Amino acid sequence: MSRLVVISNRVALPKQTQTGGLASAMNAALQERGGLWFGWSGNIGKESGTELHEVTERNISYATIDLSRKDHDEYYAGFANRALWPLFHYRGDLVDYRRDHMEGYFRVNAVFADNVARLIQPNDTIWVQDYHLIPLAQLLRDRGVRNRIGFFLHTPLPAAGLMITLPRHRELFESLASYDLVGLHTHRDLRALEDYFLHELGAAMRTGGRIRAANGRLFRAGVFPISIDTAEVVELAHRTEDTGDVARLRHSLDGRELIIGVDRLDYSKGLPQRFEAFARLLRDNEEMRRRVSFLQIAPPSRSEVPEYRQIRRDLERSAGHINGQFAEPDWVPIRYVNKSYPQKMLAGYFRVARVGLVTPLRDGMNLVAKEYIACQDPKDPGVLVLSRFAGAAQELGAALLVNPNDLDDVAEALKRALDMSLKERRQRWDASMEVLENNDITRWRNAFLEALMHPARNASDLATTAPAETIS
Ligand code: GDG
Repeated sequence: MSRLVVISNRVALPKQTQTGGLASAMNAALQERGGLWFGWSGNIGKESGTELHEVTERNISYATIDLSRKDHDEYYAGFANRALWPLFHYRGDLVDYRRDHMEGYFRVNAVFADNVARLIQPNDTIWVQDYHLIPLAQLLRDRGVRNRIGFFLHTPLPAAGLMITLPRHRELFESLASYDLVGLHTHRDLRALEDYFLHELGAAMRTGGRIRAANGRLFRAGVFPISIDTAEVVELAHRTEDTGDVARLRHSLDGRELIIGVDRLDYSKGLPQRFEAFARLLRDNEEMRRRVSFLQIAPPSRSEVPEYRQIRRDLERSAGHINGQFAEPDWVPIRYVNKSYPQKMLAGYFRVARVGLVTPLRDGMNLVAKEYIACQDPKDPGVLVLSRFAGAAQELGAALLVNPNDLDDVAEALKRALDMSLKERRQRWDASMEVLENNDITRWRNAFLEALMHPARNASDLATTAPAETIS
């Protein structure tokens, strides 16, 4: 088995608390094959990439570099998070394109390539993660790297009509052809990629779904919906159910139903609309007042980017306004919490909540939706209200699917969820859980790596999951 080299913006170092399924999925894959994980240390240094920090634990080496302030600001806080992130989430209005930011992005990718090229052995398989590192394969090829290289995009890929609004888009997106395999969450993302390559770059589709780029390079793209460590999340929720923290939350509800939302504080997650939809539920259904509480956990994220500071201010105002309008001396409708909690505590909170409210305006997948389902008590499960524009909606058709821009639609779904019979809740939950048992994080990474290592397989075999049936 060839050694695996994972390259991502940040690295989950062994001594750090590992959050999220991705870190553990990568570690498991690296452990299996032995390997190297390379990325930014998270620290600012005098110059980028002049010193390699290396830690080895069992058969995994972790190698990180620092970035200079300028490189960090232009590559990470600039082009990646103020141009690509909003563009990929259909927020053309928030794209702040600057030529120097794009140059900084390519410069840092080249620093990554210089450092990684020295560490790569001839039989290594390389797996690059996410939108920060789109041009990396091409830069590695320029440095003579001939290994198999895969790329996975964790965000959505927008329609070709939006991709072309990015200045110098060809320079960036054409470099995807230097990968052997490009992985996306959904068929919609795959169609966008194919459409862009065919109609904007003059590429041609070849047999088996391969794409022949205009420069002659042949690559494949496939659908690999990421998932969670289902068995572990189930176990976590079960274990924390009766702990003090969870009992305190339950007690504080005083018999009321809980609606829960957990999201990084990010404008793609649709939080202002979600707050308004909850207010509409209370406005239109007097009997719901005092009957429900909405807990929104939103740990701050990317606070160096101005749009993230703005959304934080907007939400504080909105929560205050809604609470001012509807609260009673013994009841606060929205509990809005701006900090992060350990995974196990979240699992217990999910289990307490009758409704999981996940309404991003756009989301590559959305793992919170999957975690909420996995944390439910099978005998008395809650209901997931899920945005149609989350990748997860392609698999979780048994959730109540909503358009997050339509406040009435979301408010009605909330009411329906709160009034739903146990029989229907179980039926929907069983269907969703079956999906998560079939497609967990191990299946996701194995499917991607198998496809990367076996290029002879047809691209049509690459999809790990067909779009789910919906239950209306
Ligand atoms: C990107 C894409 C795609 C959240 N708050 C806390 C906490 N979390 C955990 C959740 C979940 C993870 O963070 C968030 O994952 P999501 O998928 O929901 O969203 P993004 O962070 O935007 O992730 C997304 C994902 O990449 C994977 O490809 O699904 O579409 O945008 O696991 O539980 N974890 C802890 N405390 C918190 O307060 N410990």
